[in-house]
Amino acid sequence: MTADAGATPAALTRTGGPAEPAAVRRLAVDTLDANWEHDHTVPSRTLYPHQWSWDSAFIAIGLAQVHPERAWRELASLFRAQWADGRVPHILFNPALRVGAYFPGPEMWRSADAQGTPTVDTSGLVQPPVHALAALLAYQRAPGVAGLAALRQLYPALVAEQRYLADRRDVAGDGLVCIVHPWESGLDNSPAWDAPMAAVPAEAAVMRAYRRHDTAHADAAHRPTDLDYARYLAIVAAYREHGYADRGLADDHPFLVECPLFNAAFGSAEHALAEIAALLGHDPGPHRARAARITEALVRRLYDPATGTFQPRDLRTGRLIGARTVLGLTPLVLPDLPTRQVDALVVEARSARFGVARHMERPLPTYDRTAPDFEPLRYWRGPSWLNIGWLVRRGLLTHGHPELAAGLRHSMIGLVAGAGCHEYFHPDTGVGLGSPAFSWTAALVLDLLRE
Ligand code: 2M8
Repeated sequence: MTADAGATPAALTRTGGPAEPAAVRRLAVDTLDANWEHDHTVPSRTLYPHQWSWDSAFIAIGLAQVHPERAWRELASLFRAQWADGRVPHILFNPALRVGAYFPGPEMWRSADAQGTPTVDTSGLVQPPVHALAALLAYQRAPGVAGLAALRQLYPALVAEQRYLADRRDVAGDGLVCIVHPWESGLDNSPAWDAPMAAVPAEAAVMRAYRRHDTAHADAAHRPTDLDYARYLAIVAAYREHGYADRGLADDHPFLVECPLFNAAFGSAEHALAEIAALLGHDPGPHRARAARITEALVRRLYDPATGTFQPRDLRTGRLIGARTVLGLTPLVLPDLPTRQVDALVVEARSARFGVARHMERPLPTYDRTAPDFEPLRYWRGPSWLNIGWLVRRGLLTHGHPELAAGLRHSMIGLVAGAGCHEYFHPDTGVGLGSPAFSWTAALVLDLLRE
């Protein structure tokens, strides 16, 4: 049985009820083992057979508990593909796979034609910079001489990742990072991107010329639409034609957005780097100062006092985007988020829109479940995802809400106990959706079970 074929509730428990923690743990370890590929972990054997950037960060946190040496290899493999400008590409292609193993593949990105790229094929985009946090947690989960040596080796690359974002991607000059494609957010088809995406000229019919790989392995009703994909490709083409250079983006790039999650990760990375610097005997001061500036910019630019949550800002219109998605809750991961914003986000998290509670009735959705366009089956437009719940839970713990954090933890473990290590889950029923053997679900449930 391949990893992708397993992990149904029946495989977890003979009685059909939720699995015991030991069985969940075993399933999670088996899933990570089955998805291990010589020096990295694929997110899913079928849907995502290469290495993805923020997936590897979440995966390393889980691996640190079961195979610490693999956690460091995972991160080292990713950072070997770092570009000369410091960007960490969002996909690192495995050259051993056949053409067409994933769409869009290397032939669409043509990274070798750009300046300062590694010898392996990569995409030209980035993803939320959760790697410094992952490296710190991997070390804390498995402290020791080998971990410290690995941290020491990774530290300059993590600093360069932040420098790229600060120097090349602060398109508005306001201290925040701008994403240039919805794929950079990690929440590809979130309703947060509907308004900026509507302004990207493209026709769904373009997709007739291509073979989508995702819809051959997952239900099309659970995935982005062809029109979404036509726009994704148009934005990739625009960036690629610029040689993936970031100068002049403000003039004509079709998608320019400041995302609360991306920037929360950017700030949280500086906090993590401060701790790593201290462990390595470097000065943590500059990292702390940068972290404080990022939090201040995030509050100033993306907090909306009218809604009491953080909203993305569309730099093409200058306006905040109104859709209330779970992206807005993620600045809770910043330890220096002011009390006013923390309190407002806790109200938002507990509202009927997101339903975070000591005893959660339903899983945390990715979008306001009271919105008329809430879609419980479609990818990032409603379903529940473990990486997002894990981040929000971390934020609740950081800001002194252990009961809410415990409710969220219980709910997330319950999802995996009931359905397996799925990619995402139905936000009402908890039924598993997408890949049934998804690596970050496995890694993060291991992390949750550890406490
Ligand atoms: C999804 O994104 C890729 C494109 O990068 C895709 O849909 O093909 C997202 O869920 C993203 O957050 C994730 O990193 C990636 C691999 O798991 O899949």
